[in-house]
Amino acid sequence: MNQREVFDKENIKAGLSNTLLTNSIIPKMKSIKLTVAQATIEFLKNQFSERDGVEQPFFAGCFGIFGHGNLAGLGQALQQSPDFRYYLVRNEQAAVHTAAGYAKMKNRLSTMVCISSIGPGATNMITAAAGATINRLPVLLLPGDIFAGRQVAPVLQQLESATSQDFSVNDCFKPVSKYWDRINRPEQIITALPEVMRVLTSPADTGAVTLCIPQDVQAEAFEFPVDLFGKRVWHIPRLRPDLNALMRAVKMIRSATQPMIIAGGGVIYSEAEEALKKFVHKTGIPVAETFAGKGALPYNDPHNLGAAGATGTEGANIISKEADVVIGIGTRYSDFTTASKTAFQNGMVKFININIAEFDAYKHSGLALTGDAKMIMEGLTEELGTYKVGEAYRKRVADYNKSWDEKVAIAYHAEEKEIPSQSEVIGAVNDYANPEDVVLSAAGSLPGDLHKLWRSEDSKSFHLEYGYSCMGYEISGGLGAKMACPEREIYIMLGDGGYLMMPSEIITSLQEGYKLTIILINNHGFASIGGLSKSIGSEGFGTRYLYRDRKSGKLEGDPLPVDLAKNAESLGAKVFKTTDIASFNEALEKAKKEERTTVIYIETVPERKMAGYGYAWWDVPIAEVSTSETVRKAYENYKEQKKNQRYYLD
Ligand SMILES: Cc1ncc(C[n+]2csc(CCOP(=O)(O)OP(=O)(O)O)c2C)c(N)n1
Ligand SMILES: [Mg+2]
Repeated sequence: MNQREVFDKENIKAGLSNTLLTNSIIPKMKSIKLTVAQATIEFLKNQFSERDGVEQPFFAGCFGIFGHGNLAGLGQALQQSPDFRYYLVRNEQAAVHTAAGYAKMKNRLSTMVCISSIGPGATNMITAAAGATINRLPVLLLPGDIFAGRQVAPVLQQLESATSQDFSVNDCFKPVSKYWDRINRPEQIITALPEVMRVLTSPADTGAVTLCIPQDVQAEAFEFPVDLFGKRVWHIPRLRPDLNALMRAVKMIRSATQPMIIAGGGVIYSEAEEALKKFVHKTGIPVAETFAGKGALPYNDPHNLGAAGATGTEGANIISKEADVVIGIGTRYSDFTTASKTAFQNGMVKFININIAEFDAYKHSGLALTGDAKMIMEGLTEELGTYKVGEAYRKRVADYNKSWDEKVAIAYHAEEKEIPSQSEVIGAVNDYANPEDVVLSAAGSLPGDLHKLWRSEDSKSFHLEYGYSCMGYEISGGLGAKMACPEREIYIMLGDGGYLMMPSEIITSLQEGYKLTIILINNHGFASIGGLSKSIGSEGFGTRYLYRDRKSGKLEGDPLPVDLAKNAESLGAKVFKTTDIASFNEALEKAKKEERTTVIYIETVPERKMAGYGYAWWDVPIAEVSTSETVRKAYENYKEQKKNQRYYLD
């Protein structure tokens, strides 16, 4: 046998095709004939991430719903790859939320793939893709796409255009994706897939990545080089900052009298909690936390001021107002964090922004410390030497920490009324849950109340999707959190509005045996937006779940006869319908013993809500002219508040 024959024989034994072998005696590259879909799955299952020596598969499987646009392509490929598990979900949007919830719990080192058919299945994913990108969470979307071959156009669910045959609904993913591509020829995946991985595993660039694969291309076979399918480890870097920038930051901190830290999600994603604690304990610089950063320090650390911004604590907001140097760590400074640019009122305030993304590091004309939060905190701790804030400042912060916790205790155990308030429900869950259990929420009045009130001891115990605040994230995102951390109890807290938006993944949680504990708070409508509507003078217009009143023609009739508890039961959940805090506490005990997804239903009064504290404000524009007296009054107040807004330009 000559060399060529030996090589061919080995290839055939290994199941590889030899049709691409060239006439040269030693061929350059082995190949294997696979469909584009098969090759894509084969590639994805061989991708790993590594940070600090810990290696893990980057994709834990695939969520999806089949249709004519992916059944014969990706569907067939998944069927013949049972080691890459396929999870049937109920809604494509939910699938992407679940993947994002999973990635958040995994500190972005692992995620899931989401596949859809063409048309509505694909566009259902757009909402949650935006959520993932805004929250800087990696998710990979593989929507089916219309025939690249075009001969059969228009296919079922195809958007036609008279100006181009190159449009499909998948073009709508472009602004919400950190990388977007369409595969019109099989060999394009050879260069597209590594780009997909580069972006997904980049701590600075990550978000939703969309790879559209037309339904005909998915099923088309090609001789792919076998090297495409070798194991690849994506090393997640811990980038050190520029030394000059670090020294400038040291100088700025040393000259500060009232510095403070705004801890964002980046602290937790970088696993910089310990480094932050050391820095804070050594220097005495206090910390206020964003929604994504809550838990970066334990709630009872005397340096912890608690929630920052519009939903902030009294201490956090007073200290923010006075701070002369604000050290933002892993924060994108959303309007909730900056109280719509009114939080930082010191005329001399300067920002130091520690962020892996240059984009965030330069915000507020800050001193950009671009790099990994853990590395930078360690560097700053060392370089600052013996620097400390004054004792009086440290004591003031510790007093705020204590006095806030007294407020929390009162809110947790408000005097018993017939119908409890939301803060009592939060208190009951917090009192019952273990420190490593997770509270998870996304929209409505719960996020603000939880931000203020939840006592976090573990940095992964507070899971709020408050970048996109997407009603519907709660149950689907909770499923992802449970899949990532099955050892933790997941307490999903959501309102009736959020529940009605997407209860469907209760079924998926049962199908897969992942237990969720869902706290369903019914206040017959939108307490949050209803309250906001009142604050802008519109009296809660269109925010209650009530019958239309025949006489007035308005939505102010009797409550609708919807039974959400029965609804959850009909989907297969174990339901405890509770009426007061005592029965709610009993249900928490019983729910803990359940092995399947459980819903604890309770009604609360929408009116008794947590107030804003300190200088909390949120900019929601009010009609400049109106026929309503209450709106006109609200506008006058709004004009006053607007005067506190600042640009941070030097
Ligand atoms: C998908 C989506 N649509 C609309 C909104 C705007 N919005 C924010 S909170 C809210 C009401 C939420 O109602 P519910 O879940 O019952 O919570 P509650 O306000 O009663 O606490 C609405 C409509 C949103 N955040 N997400
Ligand atoms: Mg509600």
